[in-house]
Amino acid sequence: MASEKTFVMFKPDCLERGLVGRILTRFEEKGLRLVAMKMLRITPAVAKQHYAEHVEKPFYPGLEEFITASPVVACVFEGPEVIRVVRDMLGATSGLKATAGTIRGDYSSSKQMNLVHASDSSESAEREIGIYFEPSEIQAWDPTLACWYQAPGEA
Ligand code: FUP
Repeated sequence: MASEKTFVMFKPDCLERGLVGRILTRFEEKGLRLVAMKMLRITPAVAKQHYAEHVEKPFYPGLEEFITASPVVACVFEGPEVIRVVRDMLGATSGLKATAGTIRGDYSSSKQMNLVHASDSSESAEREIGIYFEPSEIQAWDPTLACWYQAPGEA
C-alpha cells in the first residue's frame, strides 16, 4: 500500500477550546506520521480558496467569519490510507451526527464548529496542502519506532 499525505487543520474552535493537544495526541497515538505543522490566521481570501466549493452556499458567510475568527493550526500527516483513516477518525461533518468515539462525536455538538478539517480525497489533499505549505516545509523522515507500528511491507 503506497503511503499518501493528507491535509489536517485544527480550526478556531479547537484552539479557543484548548483541544489541539488532546486531538493531536489521538493522531499521534494512532501512529500517523506528522510531516508538517504551522500556526496561522486564515484570511478571507484564503478561506474562499480553501472552501471554493462552498463559496456560493448560504452557509458560506458564517463559515468564513468562523474560520477567520482566531488562529488555526495546519498540518500534513503521511501514511498508508491516511486520507480515509483521518476522515474516519473525525466522523460525520456535524458533531450531532458523528458517532461516539470519533473526534467530532466526542467533542463537537455543531455542524460549523466541528473542530478539525481533513482532506476528503487525494485530489483535495494535494490542492489543500498546496494552499498552506511550500514543498520545502514538508519533512521526509522515518521515525525510529515506525517498525513497531507497521509490519514490513505494510507501510
Ligand atoms: P467536511 O468535509 O466534513 O469538513 O464537511 P463539508 O466539506 O461538507 O463542509 C465544509 C465545512 O462547512 C464544514 F466543516 C462545516 C461547514 N458547513 C456548515 O457550516 N454548514 C453546513 O450546512 C455545511 C457545512
